Amino acid sequence: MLHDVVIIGSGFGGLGHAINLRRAGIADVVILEKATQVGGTWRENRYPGCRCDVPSALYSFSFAPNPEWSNTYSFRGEIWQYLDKVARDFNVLPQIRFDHTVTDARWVDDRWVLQTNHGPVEARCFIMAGGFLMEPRRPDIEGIDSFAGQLVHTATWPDDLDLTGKKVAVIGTGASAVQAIPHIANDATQLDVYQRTAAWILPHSGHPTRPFTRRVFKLIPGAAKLVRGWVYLTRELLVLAFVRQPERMTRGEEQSREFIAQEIADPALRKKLTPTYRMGCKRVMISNDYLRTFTRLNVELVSDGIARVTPTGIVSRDGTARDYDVIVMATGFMVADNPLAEIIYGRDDVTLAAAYRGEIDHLYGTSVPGFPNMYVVTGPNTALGHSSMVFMMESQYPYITRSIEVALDKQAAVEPTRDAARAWTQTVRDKLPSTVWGAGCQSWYLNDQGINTITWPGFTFEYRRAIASYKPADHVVAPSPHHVATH
Ligand code: N01
Repeated sequence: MLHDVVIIGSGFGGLGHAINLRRAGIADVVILEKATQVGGTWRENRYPGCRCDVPSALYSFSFAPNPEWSNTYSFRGEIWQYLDKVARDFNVLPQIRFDHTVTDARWVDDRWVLQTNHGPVEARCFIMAGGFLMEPRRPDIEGIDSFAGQLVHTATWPDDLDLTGKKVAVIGTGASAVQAIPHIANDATQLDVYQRTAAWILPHSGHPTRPFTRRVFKLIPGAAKLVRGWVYLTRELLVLAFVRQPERMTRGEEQSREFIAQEIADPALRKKLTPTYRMGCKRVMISNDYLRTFTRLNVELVSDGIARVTPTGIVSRDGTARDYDVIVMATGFMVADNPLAEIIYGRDDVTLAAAYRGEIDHLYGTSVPGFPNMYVVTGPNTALGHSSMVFMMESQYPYITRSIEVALDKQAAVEPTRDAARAWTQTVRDKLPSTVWGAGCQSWYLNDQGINTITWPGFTFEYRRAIASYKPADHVVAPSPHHVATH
């Protein structure tokens, strides 16, 4: 059976687009979900302390406000429950095929053919909403597979993992590690944190929401909207530093240094925990308990580098061997080299991965020449360092929906012109070197060649304005061969 639209993923991206397409009258939409529940990255990431670092007032669908957030910064369980509720309230569940893993997606003649573990699914249009923070990255460290204890990744945290009384190593000090480490330290007898690069940490302002506030948000939806707007504006001001004048980050750096001084008395430890790169070049962390965790007697910060992993533990570069029961890899995700992009083939056997490698151009980070009727949610150069990704996803609704309407109405293959994609990609790329992400640090925003194919270098309203409409002159609309043959 040929469907109108197939979507990979039922996180914020997949659910939002399915709901939006139905509102536009496009109901023959199938969502392929590899798991047995909705929720994307908020279903998968279950490590202790996992939480969103964007305020809850802004981190939700604009069309499905939630007056019930229990904290001003939501924990992952509540975000996952919110997505589950949205899927039920908007009756999306019947459209989802759970336990469907896509192994190959290809444009064949006039349609997308997606191979799954339950056979092929065909559709005229394809929205790739598989997320970019989904595929855990295992560190390339000598001997890691020889470890005889338990080796876990923060992104695939076993629900039954009990660290009580265990000797634990954490590799990495990124956003996941900063959230998990204080919790691990509470349970483990000994925790050693292997830091390659220190993280900039700022105090966390999150706090439980008062029942009164929740009642107000419930009774007066306008009040919640007002707060959402205010949070949006204050986050947007950060673009002035992230994108326009990275030197403005020195204010944040001073604040972070003061915070480190306040939390850490030992000058040597303080120095180890103080980053030497421009704040914002890697994600800025917020935490009130991360830094002070290193003052606990059962916690050690190891910054000598890892020489190798052995069956019993880790040997650091200075030759010290430490034994562990559990090694936690808090080593992030495969983003620019996301394996899902490797199995999506457009014309001429080019894969979507080429767009992340910076080898082919894209329009708005969502459509790609040579990939007819295909749209990537949070594709190349749409990620943010300062605000809500849900805003970026919602910005894509009008463009993607209109393009799909054109494809379905005309029974055609719609794709951006090479000129339009070239102009967009070049404009974005020209802006990136002077942003904070071009300040010289190594991060997951950069691909193998050091090209930033991940972040959006501008205000989010600039992105929304640019992608607000489908511009016919920027697209090629080719009638399907079968359509031509029958008319
Ligand atoms: O991953 P990361 P993450 N040896 O890639 C280290 C989002 N997120 O899962 O900095 C030793 O940031 C690596 O070291 P270095 C958010 O967008 C959001 O923490 O490369 N160390 C780094 O310290 C975030 O940016 C929330 O030198 C190695 C760490 O591992 C993104 O997810 C919460 C190593 C990886 O950090 C990814 O965050 C959590 C090696 N071989 C995550 N390899 C929210 O709050 C890697 N490292 C919304």
